[in-house]
Amino acid sequence: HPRRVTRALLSVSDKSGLIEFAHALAGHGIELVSTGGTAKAIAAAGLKVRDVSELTGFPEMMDGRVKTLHPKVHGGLLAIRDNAEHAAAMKSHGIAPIDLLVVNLYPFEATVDKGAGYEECIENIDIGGPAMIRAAAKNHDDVAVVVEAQDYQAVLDELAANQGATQLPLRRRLAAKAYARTAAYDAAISNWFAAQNKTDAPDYRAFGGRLIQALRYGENPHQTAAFYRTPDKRPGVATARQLQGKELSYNNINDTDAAYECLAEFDAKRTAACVIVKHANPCGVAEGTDLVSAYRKAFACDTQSPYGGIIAVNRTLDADAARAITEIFTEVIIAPDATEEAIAIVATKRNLRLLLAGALPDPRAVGLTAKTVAGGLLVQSRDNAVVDGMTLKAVTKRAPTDAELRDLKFAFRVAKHVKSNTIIYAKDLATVGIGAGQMSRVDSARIAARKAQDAADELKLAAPMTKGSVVASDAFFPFADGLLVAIEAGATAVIQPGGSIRDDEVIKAADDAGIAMVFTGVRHFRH
Ligand code: 93A
Repeated sequence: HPRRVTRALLSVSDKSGLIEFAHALAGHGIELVSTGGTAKAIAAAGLKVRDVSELTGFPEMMDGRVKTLHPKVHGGLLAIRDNAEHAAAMKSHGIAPIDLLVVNLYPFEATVDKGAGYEECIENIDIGGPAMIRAAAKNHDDVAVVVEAQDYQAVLDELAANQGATQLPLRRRLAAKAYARTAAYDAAISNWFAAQNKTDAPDYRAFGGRLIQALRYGENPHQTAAFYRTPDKRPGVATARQLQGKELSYNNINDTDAAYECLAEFDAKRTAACVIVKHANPCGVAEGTDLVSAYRKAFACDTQSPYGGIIAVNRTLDADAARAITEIFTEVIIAPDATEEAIAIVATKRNLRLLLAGALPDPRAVGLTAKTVAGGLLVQSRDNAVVDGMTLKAVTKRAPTDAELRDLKFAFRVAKHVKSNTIIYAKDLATVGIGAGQMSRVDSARIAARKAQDAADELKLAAPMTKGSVVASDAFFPFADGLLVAIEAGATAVIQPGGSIRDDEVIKAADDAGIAMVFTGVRHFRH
């Protein structure tokens, strides 16, 4: 299936690499046809180029909205070369074949990213480009289509090796890329539109993304898996740079994301913070004066679970923190950045992955999350509620002290990132007991208290750290029983959404024990 390239149509917004490529094409005796700006750039480089208006017999019009949308262009791209009827139609209408299409689209995504207004975004929706790309890709038996500059060299290599012709395997590969590009482009447009019309249901097409890598396996070795980058630009595991260590697994990526999203709740300008994650749940979270103190406090919450865990820190990883973290076996460290010294310390552990994300994601940013169900897909806006934005209401006789309030907010920040039902005990800006993923809230309260007792035994403390702690619940207490467990464990203040029909009963139990309780009015279920 070699196909000689006699004519190429080039229409590109991003003109990088264009001139070198056009030069090489001309060197093969290929006729160049181009749209306004592209033709100008090619001509300015001293190459011969035909304007597309000359081909269509129409000027580019309506601010360029109509320039290639013409049968002379689409016929040249879509005609099946060895089909007699198609050949006759070409002849009678004077349609010349186009054997190579080079298009990159109006920069819609970049326009949205730079915060452009409505009109400018709309004007950057490319119509003619995707139409040509889809036409050429459909007709890949005869036509090669290039949608990004990275592929210029592959085409030139092919032309050089085949006396100016392309081969079917390359044309097929390029066609697949072409449809991936137009699909992602339309996904970006529909995502943007959904965000403009805030009343619309979220659009699942927002998840259209580009393959980052095929993973070795999924959650279990008998499952296949792949990792995609979506139009979501928040810094995190999908965009981080991996400095060293083994290839990330599916579970690593999932856990690292859980760690970094939780960490994002802690503004690095306000405090140093560390999150340790196991099986997508935090097993220790703490603020500290520096990263190493935050890490030590987080670790003290549960000294067993962190083995083989994921560690996230919210500031530039320094040598002290790197030394402390590498004392035990860890799977992944993720940080915004790292010092040269810290990088060298981590390098002593060859398998340990070090990811640098550049920055922390904004916990208040809007976005979508998705989950599959049998026969369907559930899409929702992400939980971007943060405790600083909530109106906290003290509902007990005693209001929390300043120190309690500080710890209550800390605990509620963490509760958002723990699987429901969630009970978090916290003291001195560190978790001291985490109850996660139980079907009953009372069980979560008990498990967290028991883990705190275990930690006290391990560290040979006189009393469990839940004594004198505060407690957070991700959703309301349906009965007083869960709260009573927390009171028994030694909690002196509690934060919870409120809103149960038995709130009175729960408030009374708190008042009877002399503890303070605040309602957030916001729930943080996480399933
Ligand atoms: O406005 S369009 O949707 N209408 C068209 O007919 C059309 N044809 C090509 N945009 C169109 N294009 C796009 O123009 C290409 O996809 C490319 O991104 C851009 C190149 O324009 P210029 O050569 O003038 O820089």
